Amino acid sequence: MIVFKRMSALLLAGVTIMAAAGCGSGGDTTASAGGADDGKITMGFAQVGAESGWRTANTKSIQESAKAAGIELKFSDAQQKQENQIKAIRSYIQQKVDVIAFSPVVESGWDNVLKEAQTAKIPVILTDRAVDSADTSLYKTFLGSDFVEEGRKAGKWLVEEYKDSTDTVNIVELQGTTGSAPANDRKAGFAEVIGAESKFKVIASQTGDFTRAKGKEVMEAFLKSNPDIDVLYAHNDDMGLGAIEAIEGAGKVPGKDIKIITVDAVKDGMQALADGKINFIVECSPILGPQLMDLAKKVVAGEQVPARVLTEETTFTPEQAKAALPTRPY
Ligand code: GYE
Repeated sequence: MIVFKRMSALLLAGVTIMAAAGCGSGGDTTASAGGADDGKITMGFAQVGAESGWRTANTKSIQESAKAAGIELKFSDAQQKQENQIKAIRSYIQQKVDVIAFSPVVESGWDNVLKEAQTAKIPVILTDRAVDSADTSLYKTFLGSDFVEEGRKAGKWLVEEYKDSTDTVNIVELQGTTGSAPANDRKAGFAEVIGAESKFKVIASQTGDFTRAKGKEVMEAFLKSNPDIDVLYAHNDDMGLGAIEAIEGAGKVPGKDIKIITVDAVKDGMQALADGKINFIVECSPILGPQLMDLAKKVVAGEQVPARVLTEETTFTPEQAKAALPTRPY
């Protein structure tokens, strides 16, 4: 616990005024306010797991940024299980960390543990995924992508790709982890866009839990029961990459016999896109670490932060993937 947290509101107001009047020390209110070179900020971070290339890059970003920001990081991996994340958060509360950040594996069921953090006066920052708690005062801010928009981008590419065709387009969908924000939202955004045209038919939609192994397994089942698949929409690269193995195993050509759209744009996905096995990728950036550490310093210092911080993202065609790959950091 750093000393700063226990400062009176009065003192805090004084510091703010001083900073505003230009008397602060270079705008770093955390250091100046605490006067506390004696105390580091400690962050408890409850990660989802290690299910995908995206997650690996995200974990690395958080660990490296904490180090660079001088924040002491307590890190836990919940192996995609909500109960493990709740346990980790409770242990951070017990350890009296200065700030808790986590990427909620699913959207529902967080109210109790978030109330416990609030009672202990430990601020919480959501990163990457959202919760559906009605009481938004349970967390300070939510940093991450707009997953509905990602789904829309996937849908828009498809609409454009088939704009000259009147034939039915049979789509199979590999959903992310059931109940997770990216699975719910990427499905909704995609459905919203393709729903405008009746030729687009989602003939099968099932979870592949964001992993390569599950993506392959579910795609194998899709291929067995549906001889006529035109398009695969996978909620992340890893499931798409697993599905490519299944498609090749069934003697079909990924990217040609079955067009593939994925989300994330991690290196392996971008390579498959450059190789023509994936046709389009919607980017979702895992590099949330620097912004997270910034927000953490601010909330610990009692500063106002925006309720929602969005990540900036783009999309990639095979040509764009070829150009981006050499300098792609993850
Ligand atoms: O797309 C997927 C990962 O929550 C945005 O989780 C994240 C998703 C990402 O497993 O690859």
